[in-house]
Amino acid sequence: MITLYGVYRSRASRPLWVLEETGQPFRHVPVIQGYRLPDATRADAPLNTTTASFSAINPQGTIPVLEDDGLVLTESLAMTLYLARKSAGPLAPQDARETALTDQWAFFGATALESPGLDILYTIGQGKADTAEGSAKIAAALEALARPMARLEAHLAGREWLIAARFTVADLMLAECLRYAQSHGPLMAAHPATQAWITRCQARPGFQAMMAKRAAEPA
Ligand SMILES: N[C@@H](CCC(=O)N[C@@H](CS)C(=O)NCC(=O)O)C(=O)O
Repeated sequence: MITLYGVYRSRASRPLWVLEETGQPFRHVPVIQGYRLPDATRADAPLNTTTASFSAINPQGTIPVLEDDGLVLTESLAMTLYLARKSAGPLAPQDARETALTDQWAFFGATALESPGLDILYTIGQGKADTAEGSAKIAAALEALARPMARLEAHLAGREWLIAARFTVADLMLAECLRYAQSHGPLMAAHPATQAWITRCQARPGFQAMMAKRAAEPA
């Protein structure tokens, strides 16, 4: 039985979206980030990333974690790929070429998009976008994103999906890595093919179902 540790309001959203797409049965353990809990309550909240019982599962103290029949994965994109491949359905790469392209876009998302995207998301989320510090942070993030976004936009122009004529786990992973930067309206408006593609990804019932469960969690 697949067990997935991690609340929906975390990178657990990635494997959880796959699980919505594939319908694989799983047990969900909603471990929350310890830093989101007030200091006074953290010690009394057993399902958080700072507890000894969770450290025994992942000494890095991060979510998500996936366990499946003795296999333990602690990187969200690796578990996302694993679940898609395990399902063996259309979400998964079907041959060596699709596998290579899927890996490429996963690494691209993790190395080129995620970190500047998080800087944008947190700065906007903390209401600091209009401060000197916040606008400098966003400007640096936009600079870091400029070439990767141009590359993605050129790739998606005239294409419906990233690597094939169908939605695959490559689209899912990249859409999730880009979701952070998506909060920057002008960035997305400047990349219309990318905007149209992420809108298609996020219109999928699997994404909508995952996000509805995410929205039902306390902020
Ligand atoms: N590269 C890891 C990052 C995991 C990560 O940083 N998770 C965050 C939540 S999205 C976390 O657990 N933070 C708690 C902490 O750092 O204490 C992955 O993609 O799984």
